[in-house]
Amino acid sequence: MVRLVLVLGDQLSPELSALAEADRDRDVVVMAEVRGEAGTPKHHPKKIALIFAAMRKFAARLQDEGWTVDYARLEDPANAQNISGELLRRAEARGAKEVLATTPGDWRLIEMLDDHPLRVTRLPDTRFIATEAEFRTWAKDRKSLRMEWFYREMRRKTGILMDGDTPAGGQWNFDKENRKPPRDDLFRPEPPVFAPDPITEAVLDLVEANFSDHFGDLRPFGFPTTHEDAERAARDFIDNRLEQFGTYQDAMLTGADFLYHSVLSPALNIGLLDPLALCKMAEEAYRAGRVPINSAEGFIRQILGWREYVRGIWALDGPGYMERNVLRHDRALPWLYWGGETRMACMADVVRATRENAYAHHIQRLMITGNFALIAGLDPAQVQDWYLRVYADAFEWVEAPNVVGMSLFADGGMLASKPYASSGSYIDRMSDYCGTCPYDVKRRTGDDACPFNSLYWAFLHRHADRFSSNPRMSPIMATWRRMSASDREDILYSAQTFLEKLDRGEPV
Ligand code: FAD
Ligand code: DLZ
Ligand code: SF4
Repeated sequence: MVRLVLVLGDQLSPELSALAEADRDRDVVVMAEVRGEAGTPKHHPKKIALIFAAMRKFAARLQDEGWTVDYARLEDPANAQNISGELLRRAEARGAKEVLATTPGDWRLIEMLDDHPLRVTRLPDTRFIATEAEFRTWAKDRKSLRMEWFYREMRRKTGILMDGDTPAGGQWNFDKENRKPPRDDLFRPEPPVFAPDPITEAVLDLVEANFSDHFGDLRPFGFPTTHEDAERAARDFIDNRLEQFGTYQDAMLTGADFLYHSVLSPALNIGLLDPLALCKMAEEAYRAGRVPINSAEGFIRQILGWREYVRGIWALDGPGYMERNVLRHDRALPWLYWGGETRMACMADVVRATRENAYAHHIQRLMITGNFALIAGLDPAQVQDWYLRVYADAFEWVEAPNVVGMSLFADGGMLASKPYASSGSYIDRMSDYCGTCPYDVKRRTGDDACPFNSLYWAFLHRHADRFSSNPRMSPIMATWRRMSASDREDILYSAQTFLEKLDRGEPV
C-alpha cells in the first residue's frame, strides 16, 4: 500500500532518512507550506521566504528524479494549514495509512507525529555527524558535558584535522588565536547575494501579501535556495573569507554585518549543505596551505564541535530543556528587541542587522543581545521566542541550547561552565560600538554610564550565592566584594533605575 513520506521545510536533503526508506515508484512525498509553521511564532519574512523558495525548488527536483510529490502551496484553498492536517488530507486522497518521517527538529512536531492517528514510522535524522545514540553514550556517567571533550571525540571519529592520533598543528583548539579585536580599516567582505529567480520572486510576493506584519525586512533577498547555490556560497567563503575567519571570529564592527563569517547556517540547517562536507572543504584549504590552522580549526570546531554538541544536548535533555530557568529570571522582553528606540549603540546595531538580514553573527548574538538578556534578567522563554522568530537559521534543536544554555545560563551550567556575562569593557575591546555611543563605557553609575556596567555587577550580586562557589567565577565575585559598600550601593542603584525605566517601556 502507498505510504506518505513527510518532508518538512528544514529537511530538504536528498539523503533524508525518510526518502532513503521510501519506494520512489509507490510512495508519495508530502510537503506543505502552512500557516501553522510560518505564523506561529511569527517568523522573520526572510526566513519564511527562504524556506518556501527552497521547498518549491526541492519538490521540483524530487519530481524530476521520479518522485510523486503532493505539494501544498500556502494559498491552496484545500490546505489544512498545519502539518498534521496535511498528512490526514493526503492520506485520505491517496488511500494511505502509514507515514515515513525523519525526526523533526522540535519537540512539538515530534510529539504530534508520535500521537498521530496515522501509523507514523519516525526515523533518525542522519544528517548529523554524531548519532543521538553516540552522544548519549558519550554523555552517560559524565559529571560535566563540556563541548571540548566531545569535539575531540568527533575529531578522532572523523579523522578531520588529525595527523594519525595527534591533532593537526599540534593543538586541539586554537581558541586563543580567535580573539583579535577589529581594526577600523578591516576589509569588509560580503557574502555572495543570489538574485531571486522567478520562483523566489513569486514566493517573495506571497510572503509580502501574507506575513508583512512580522518583524523583519523581506527585501532585498539574497540567500541561496538550492543545493547548487549553497555550494557556491560555501566555496566563496572558503576561497575569500575563511583565511581571516579565525583571527576576527569574535570581532564586531558597526554596519559590518557579516565580517568574515560564513553565513552558511541558514542553508546548512534546512539541508542544502552537508556539515561533514563543509568541514572537509575547510580542512582541504588548510592542507593546501591556503588558510592558517587557527581559521580552519576555528571553523571546523563550530560545526564538528558546537553544532553537533548542542544538537546532542537538545536531544538528550528532552522537551523540559526549553522550560529551564534556574536563575528565575522573569523580566518581559523589552520593546528595543523589536526595534524600539534605544541609545545603546551596540544593541541598536545588532537589532538593525537582525531586522535587515535575519542574521547576526555569533558574538553579536552571544555578547550583545544575549548578554543584555542575561544581565537584565529577561525571561528565558520570551528570549527563546525572539531568537526563534528572528534568525533564518533558527530551529529549536539549535536555537534552544544556544539561548537557554550558552547565553542565559538557564540550565544552571549543563552547557557552559560559566555565564557569558560581561560589562561594557568586553564590548569596547571587541568592537567599535562604544566610540559612537552616547553612553560612557568607562562609567558605572549615573544616567550616562554604560548600562552593561551596572547591570553586570547587579547580576553578579543577585546570584552571589550561586556564583561564589563556581571556581571560574570566584575571582570576579571577590572583586565585587572588595569594592566599597558605597560604590556597590551606587552601582546597584544605577542598575535598578535603568531596569525600572526599561520596565516602564521608556527608551533606554
Ligand atoms: P560561522 O561563524 O561562519 O560558523 C560556521 C558554522 O558553525 C555555522 O554556520 C553554524 O552551523 C556552526 N555554529 C557556530 N556556532 C554554533 C553554535 N553555537 N551552535 C551551533 N552551531 C554553531 N545557530 C544556528 O544555527 N541557529 C540558531 O538558531 C542559533 N541561535 C543562537 C542563539 C544564540 C543566543 C547564540 C549565542 C548562538 C546561536 N547560534 C545559532 C549559533 C551561531 O551564532 C550561529 O550558528 C552562527 O552565527 C551562524 O552564522 P554563520 O553561518 O555565519 O556562522
Ligand atoms: C520554519 C518553517 C516555516 C516558517 N514554515 C514551514 C512550512 O510552511 N512547512 C514546513 O514543512 N516547515 C516549515 N518550517 C520548518 C518547521 O517549522 C521545522 O521543520 C520544525 O520547526 C522542526 O525543526
Ligand atoms: Fe554598548 Fe555600553 Fe558600548 Fe554603548 S557604551 S555601545 S551601551 S557597551
